[in-house]
Amino acid sequence: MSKRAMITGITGQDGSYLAELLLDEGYEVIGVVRRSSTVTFERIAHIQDRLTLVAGDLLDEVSLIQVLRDHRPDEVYNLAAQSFVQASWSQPVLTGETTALGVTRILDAVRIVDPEIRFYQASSSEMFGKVQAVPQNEDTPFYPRSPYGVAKLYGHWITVNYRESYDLHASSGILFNHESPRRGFEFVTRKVTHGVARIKLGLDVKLSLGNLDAQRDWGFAADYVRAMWLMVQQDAPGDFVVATGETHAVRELCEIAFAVVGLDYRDHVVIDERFLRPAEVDLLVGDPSKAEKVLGWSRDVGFHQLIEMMVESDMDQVSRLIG
Ligand code: NDP
Ligand code: GDR
Repeated sequence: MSKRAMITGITGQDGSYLAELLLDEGYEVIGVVRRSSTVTFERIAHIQDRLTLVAGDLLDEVSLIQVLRDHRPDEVYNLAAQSFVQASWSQPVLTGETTALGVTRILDAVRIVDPEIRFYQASSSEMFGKVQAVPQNEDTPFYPRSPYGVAKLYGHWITVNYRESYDLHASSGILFNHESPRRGFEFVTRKVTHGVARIKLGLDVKLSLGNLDAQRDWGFAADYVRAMWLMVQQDAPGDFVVATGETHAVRELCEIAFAVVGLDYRDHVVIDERFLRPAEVDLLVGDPSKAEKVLGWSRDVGFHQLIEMMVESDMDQVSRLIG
């Protein structure tokens, strides 16, 4: 009999890649989607007829209990969140409700409906924030620097706590930034690659950005969802850092992305203070040794290849738009 997995956040970047992977692995996939006035299924449109989509919201525990009771999954992947760091300063309470307390709601629903369900929590390198060691691994102390980072830290610890309190098979993946052609437009990689395409195709001249000196460890989303699945397949649950082990500045991202289409970023990028953050995370670089050793995980796509892939995809997309 095929296994059944439930994904919250299936309409997001990672949800769409994870759904593809699980379908390929022969799973029946249930996607939890929240009610909105317009449909947000763009990223899963190509597989929608193979998914079961059900209504639920991380703000509403009863809805989560209900979908678990109705569909009785073997595995639950909690990817839903208010995931944009910058927005977490303007909506700190909503971010806490969804990204922090939302984790307790779904964990509690799992505990109530069936504590045998295996659980994955989407934790984040933003929990390291003002880093206390370089590179960061599972033992590095946390120091979050945004309401989002603080909320994710709560989500991480409540996952550990439910594992220890109720013996749940609950794992936390501490994932560093991962990107793809399906990345949301407000995140810096996609903002840059989409901006490059619009400039190259004559729709824009300038691209406004914030801190070009910030450094991130950027990988490819399709590689990272494989690590999520592997965590859930282990006999014992645990916490795992997933990263490339390389770091690059936003400036370098710009340099590479503009160069893909033969442009110089210095002719187009302007600094706009609106995109600076009240508290910045200056440098992130992860040490994925544990994931490599225990899960047998490794990444296929490197930084250059990722940025090229995203620029090429945005060139296609913007070209189609202008006909
Ligand atoms: P996205 O922002 O692309 O997707 C977020 C998803 O959460 C969307 O499907 C969204 O639905 C859903 N969602 C938001 N609020 C609620 C709610 N109240 N109830 C139910 N669903 C909700 O994020 P990513 O795919 O990039 O990331 C997936 C997860 O991994 C997130 O938790 C993120 O914080 C975390 N993470 C991401 C990293 C990255 O680099 N991408 C790195 C580390 C952690 P809708 O479509 O309706 O808005
Ligand atoms: P991040 O991703 O905050 O790391 O969170 P983002 O792409 O938003 O920022 C990365 C770095 O780029 C700098 N930056 C800009 N960022 C944006 N968005 N827009 C700009 O114009 C800009 N200019 C410079 C930022 O200051 C920052 O230093 C992502 C999210 O996916 C989280 O959900 C996830 O948990 C972490 O990655 C790991």
